[in-house]
Amino acid sequence: MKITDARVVVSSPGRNYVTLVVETEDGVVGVGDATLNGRELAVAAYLQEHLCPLLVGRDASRIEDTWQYLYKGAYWRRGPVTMTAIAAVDVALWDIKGKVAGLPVYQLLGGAARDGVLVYGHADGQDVPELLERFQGYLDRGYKAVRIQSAVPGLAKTYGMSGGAGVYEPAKGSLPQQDSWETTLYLDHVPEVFRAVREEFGYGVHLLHDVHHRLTPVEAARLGKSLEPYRPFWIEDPTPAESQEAYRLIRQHTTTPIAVGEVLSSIWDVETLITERLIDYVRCSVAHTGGISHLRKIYALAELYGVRSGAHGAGDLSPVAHAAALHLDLATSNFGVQENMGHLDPAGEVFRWSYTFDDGYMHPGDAPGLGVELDEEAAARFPYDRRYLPVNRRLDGAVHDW
Ligand code: KDG
Ligand code: MG
Repeated sequence: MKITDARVVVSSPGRNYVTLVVETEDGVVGVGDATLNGRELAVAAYLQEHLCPLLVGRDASRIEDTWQYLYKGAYWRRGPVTMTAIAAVDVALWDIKGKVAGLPVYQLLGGAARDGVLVYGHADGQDVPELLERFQGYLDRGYKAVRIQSAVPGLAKTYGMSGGAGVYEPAKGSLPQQDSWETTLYLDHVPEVFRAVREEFGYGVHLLHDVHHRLTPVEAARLGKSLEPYRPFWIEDPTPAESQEAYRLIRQHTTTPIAVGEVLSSIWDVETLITERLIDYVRCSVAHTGGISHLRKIYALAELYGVRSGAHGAGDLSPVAHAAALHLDLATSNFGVQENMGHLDPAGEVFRWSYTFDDGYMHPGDAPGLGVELDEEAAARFPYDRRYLPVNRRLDGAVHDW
């Protein structure tokens, strides 16, 4: 089953998405997500210029061989651009394999290991009352797990605020916008937010929180300790994730569970975190970490060490990546939770998906393959629109981790 065409579709239905389309000689079409927020065209060029010419003529059924060929054949290892491009190829080939077999991808991965995929939504607020109101909205829709973020008094603009648009979208400016940061203000504020949510809604719902790489290890340890009474499901990315060793110190001081992985792109980037049991949830995404084939190796390693999955599922991953994540989640024994931010309305004009949400759980559906189709004509109506993620400065003007 030879590949006859591989092409890249860049579109912006509400936000930018890069989609790889792979076609076989039998007319089977597979799709993969290659969206890397704020650096979309780097991956599009990597695919278009360097990988698509290698795909034409290859056997579409040889997924692992193609993965190894693209990874080892490049000589240059890892990194988000390379691993996102390879992920798109991998996911498109799984889609094709499912369509050829007439089976949803999760069946090819061993079948359902659970009935549904627990997902978490995002509640945020410019102040605590607004957060509580939006939190109630998630409970009304059936969510069992909710991430809580709140503006920090004294900081003009910080991570995680949707601005009421419904779907949180940090990539806003055609040049980077600027956020502000002061660790002391944040560390004093977050326990108050958790206390307010627990007082209002009790302990029957999972609470998550994203620190977004902003603390030092000892500050993260303090945050973890201060949140222990409120029993968070996890705190996410408490320190910059490229230093795996930093997590040793955090781990020695707090029992608050830790989730890391959305900016990491390979099994080698999480090896220490997993094998030293420094985290509880590995949060790599199927779109940025080499696709289904590579992420399931990470999950298998994690299973040995009692670490669960908690896949990144931000709105900057397209419905193709979301579907791929759900297929893998459903079939993974050490699954933990899946992020579900959803997509802005125009995305539904370009992508049709068969995954569903019901009472806090999602299911990828039983359509053959991933269950997501790309409408290329519709995509052409939404041309690329350059957007940057913000930069973050401390109150003294120094650039800080965003
Ligand atoms: O592109 C960056 C976003 O995906 C990220 O800021 C969202 O941290 C995020 C999350 O946990 O969803
Ligand atoms: Mg995050």
